[in-house]
Amino acid sequence: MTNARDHISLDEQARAVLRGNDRGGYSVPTDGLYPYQWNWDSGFAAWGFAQFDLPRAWSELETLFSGQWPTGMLPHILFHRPDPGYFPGPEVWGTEGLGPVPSSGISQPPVAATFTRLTYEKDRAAGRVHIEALYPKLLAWHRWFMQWRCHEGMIFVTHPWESGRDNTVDWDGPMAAIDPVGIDPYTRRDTAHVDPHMRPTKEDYDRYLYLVQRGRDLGWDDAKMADSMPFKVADPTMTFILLRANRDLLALAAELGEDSAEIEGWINVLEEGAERLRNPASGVFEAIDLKTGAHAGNVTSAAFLCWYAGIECPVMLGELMEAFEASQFPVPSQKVTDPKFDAMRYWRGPTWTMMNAITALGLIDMGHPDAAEELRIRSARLLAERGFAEYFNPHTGDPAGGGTFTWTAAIWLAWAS
Ligand code: 2M8
Repeated sequence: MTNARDHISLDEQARAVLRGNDRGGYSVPTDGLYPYQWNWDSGFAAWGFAQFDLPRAWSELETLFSGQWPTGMLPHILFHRPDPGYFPGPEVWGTEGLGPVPSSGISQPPVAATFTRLTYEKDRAAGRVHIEALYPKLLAWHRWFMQWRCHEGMIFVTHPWESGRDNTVDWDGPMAAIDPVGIDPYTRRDTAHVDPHMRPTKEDYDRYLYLVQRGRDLGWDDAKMADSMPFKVADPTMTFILLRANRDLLALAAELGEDSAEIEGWINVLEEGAERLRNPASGVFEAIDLKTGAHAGNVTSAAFLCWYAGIECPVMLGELMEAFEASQFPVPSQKVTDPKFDAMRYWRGPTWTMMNAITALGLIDMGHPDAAEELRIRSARLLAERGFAEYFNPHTGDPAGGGTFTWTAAIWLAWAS
């Protein structure tokens, strides 16, 4: 571990990353690669800012909700200012007139209620006015998920980008079933910033773009998308994160004296739905392709969010112990013994410390403090030695993807240090 002197400078470095990625009221995930405001990245950014600048934590969340659509949908990217460094930009999404800020047409894992609550717990007096303003917006967003993205209590995604785990092995089956015919010619920008072997493949990108075109053709209409998007996969990340977010929203409702029957109903629905994600063959929580009913059949970091959702699972505890034995690093995005594991390729193997941070929050809540502490120590050592990168090789700890990354610096300040 680091000594006290290193710690001081690491905290300063982490704060400098957040300041450096601050574009005035909102953060970009990292300069260059991701020049806009991303939805769940901003939740983590708020958690980081809440450790040293509470007003800035609130503005992160409030700027995010400035892009909420009248339907309640909160987009996964807000294009506040044009930037040619990222593809696909606003012109490709074709969402003009649908929301108050140029944006994508899909959402992302709803961590905002949880980080609103955690920020409020550090700022009870001055934070009241902020939770009063945010509460109805959070409620509308969660209601949108429950109305338009919920199948038998499981939250499904209509695009891999919606899940936040873009090229996870979980999508291999449903993505293989898509024939990306008729996509417009395009030039990727991500591979100009990052080594292509750390990024999704061309086959993935063709399908990402095909799905954006399909959403655009449907006018991003929620009912039509639920019916006709070629990609419709029940996702443990989304289901667990929304379940947790509803529990935190319930706490905010109690604080504000709001009626909470609707939220309690959602929690019951999602608790039942989450059980459907368990693969009866393995006991592991897995994605389900709603076109075929097939479980994905592999262990990803999404399954370790069960405790974060308030769900106990001895099978996943066993998987966690196996992951601890297999590597000295935090839990990877894909089980290392899986034939499809790829140590450097984005969501198909690398370790994402923000996923470990919320996994640990859940482990603490569910009475597994030693396992949570193990994740924290491993993450702290990794970040202290290798910096605040986007993700890391789970065998060597080598940093990968974008550098000076907002959510990595944020979880250092809020949890790992
Ligand atoms: C990654 O996703 C974006 C598309 O949304 C991309 O690769 O272009 C994912 O890691 C996602 O979870 C994250 O929110 C985003 C920004 O950090 O990057």
